[in-house]
Amino acid sequence: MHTRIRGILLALALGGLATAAHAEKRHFELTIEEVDLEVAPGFTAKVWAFNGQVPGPLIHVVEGDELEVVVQNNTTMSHTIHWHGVYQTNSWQSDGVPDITQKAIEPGEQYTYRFVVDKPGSLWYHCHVNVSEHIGLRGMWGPLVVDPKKPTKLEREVTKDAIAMFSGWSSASAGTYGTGGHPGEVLDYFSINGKSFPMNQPLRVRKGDVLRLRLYAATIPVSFHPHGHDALVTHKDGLPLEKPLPVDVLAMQPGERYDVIIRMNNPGIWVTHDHIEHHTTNAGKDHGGSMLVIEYEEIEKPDWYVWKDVAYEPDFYMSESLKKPHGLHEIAAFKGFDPAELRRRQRSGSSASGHSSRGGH
Ligand SMILES: [Cu+2]
Repeated sequence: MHTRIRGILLALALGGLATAAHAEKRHFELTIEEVDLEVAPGFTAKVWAFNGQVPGPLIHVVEGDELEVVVQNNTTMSHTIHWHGVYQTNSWQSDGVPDITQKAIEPGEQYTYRFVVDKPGSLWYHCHVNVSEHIGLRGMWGPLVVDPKKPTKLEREVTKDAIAMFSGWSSASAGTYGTGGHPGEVLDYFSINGKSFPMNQPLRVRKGDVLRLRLYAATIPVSFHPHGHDALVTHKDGLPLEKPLPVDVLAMQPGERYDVIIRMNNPGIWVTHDHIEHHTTNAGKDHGGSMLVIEYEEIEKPDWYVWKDVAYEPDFYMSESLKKPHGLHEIAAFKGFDPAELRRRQRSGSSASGHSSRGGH
């Protein structure tokens, strides 16, 4: 082949490779739905749920990707989406703040957000209308995980990736849209990924796993304490720390995210819990709230173990979805219920979630 033509072909091939490694254009669709979410045994909240679920779907993309997200509001009140952590360079109109960057999306209407995910890490998205109610009490948040172009050495060791989003609830206003979110309001339920213990799930690991937990203090302060292990804080709000910090308690304020790496080197059944003590209760009753149990698969579960016969849901901490190809992933375990359906089930005496064995209650 003529040298010059070969040179041109080579340049084209390399150009193609470079493009493939660069930005993907990704189109996603989100709806906002009014559903009832069973948070704790005997406690259900009315939520505005992205694609009918709390947390909202996992959006998992790569640094530099160009996103187009069409948001359809199927609820009775207005909303927006703020993409928390995204710099919105030259796209401030997609920052999601009502009356400042856009008009709120009215019931029945839609809005299209277009932006480049120019910051990597554990980001998230949430409504920005009347946040004390919409985020604080109605579940309007979900994870936006942006894989960095250049992962750190520690990140490349991870064998199990998981997401835990912490939030609080108020039973006084849970039943009526448009109420609650006022200063001094008492939060009496606390959850991880929208469920209070024992309705949440164990996080199952094997000895030797390198677990990355992406911790999101979505709506409440958290004082996170894993038993039996240190947690190595590697990232804060998406960005890697120059010097990772080993801790056994990690304090987080609302909105903050920390990635921690836990080396699973101590087989057992361990709790990790919130050291803000009343957060591990359901309406004041222990054990409940934001307790997370880490189970080593090799440990036999004693007969009296609270979750001896739990119907295991492997995607509850989004570990399965995080392994899927990049995209938007809905998670069945997070779906709420049509209120009429919920009333029907309650009348017939069956669990609203249809999987009561999960909670062991
Ligand atoms: Cu909203």
